[in-house]
Amino acid sequence: MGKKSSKNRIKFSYPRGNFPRLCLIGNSNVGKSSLTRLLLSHPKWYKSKVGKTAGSTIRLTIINDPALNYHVIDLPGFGRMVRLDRSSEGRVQDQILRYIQLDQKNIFLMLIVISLDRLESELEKWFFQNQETIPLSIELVQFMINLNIPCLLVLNKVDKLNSYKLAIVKEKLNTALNEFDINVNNDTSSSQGLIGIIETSTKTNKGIKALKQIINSHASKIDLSKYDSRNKLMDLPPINQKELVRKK
Ligand SMILES: Nc1nc2c(ncn2[C@@H]2O[C@H](COP(=O)(O)OP(=O)(O)OP(=O)(O)O)[C@@H](O)[C@H]2O)c(=O)[nH]1
Ligand SMILES: [Mg+2]
Repeated sequence: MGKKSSKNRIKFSYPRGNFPRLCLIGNSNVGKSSLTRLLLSHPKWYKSKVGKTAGSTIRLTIINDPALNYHVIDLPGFGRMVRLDRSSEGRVQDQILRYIQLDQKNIFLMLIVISLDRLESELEKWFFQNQETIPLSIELVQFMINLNIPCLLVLNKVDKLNSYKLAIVKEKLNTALNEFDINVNNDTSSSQGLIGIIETSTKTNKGIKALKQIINSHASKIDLSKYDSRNKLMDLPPINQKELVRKK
């Protein structure tokens, strides 16, 4: 597929109607789709979405798992997307943020996924350069806090670090969070702000059970009577960007 032709092919569809949604966001290649799989009742359904290169997921993917009382939204990654040219990349990123703003009331929990093997260099860039580049993870946390969407930092690929290195990276992360006045609310059942930080690996399954427990504790508080019925939503196609613009 030529890079130019891919530009015209992206259609960013938003989910329609009001239904509780769990979202995964973060840089490209950090393991969002891999984690999404493990959160579903049948992980095999979603196997093909995991990619070896950055930018595997170029569309917002709505997963309607009948075993869950919410949709799971696997978002494309920020950063380099090998299947798209630079301007399309930027457009996808704007659309991701726009989606979150539009669907803010339905998103009961946002998982901000970070790859532990890349976090240190991301933070170091900020520490040692001019501190002008806000680390993406920090920016995303701030974005969610401003929109009142509870978020959880998921430090994925923990299998790639030894415990010594892990301690160093976590220390740096805490320093950065402090520096930006971001409070970690260590009560993961809280529905406000950054509710916690969790380490996971989709390779060893470390932390996956704990992650599911946190999600379940939030999902169990959802009052479905306040939302559209799943059946009604099934009849509706997703809305695409053009339609939204027309509606305004
Ligand atoms: N070592 C290790 N590799 C992982 C882990 N989770 C995911 N990966 C690998 O990381 C690569 C990217 O995984 P994806 O799940 O496609 O990442 P993504 O965040 O959805 O990527 P985009 O869709 O491109 O934004 C794949 O090769 C995965 O096998 C993990 O916990 N540990
Ligand atoms: Mg993906």
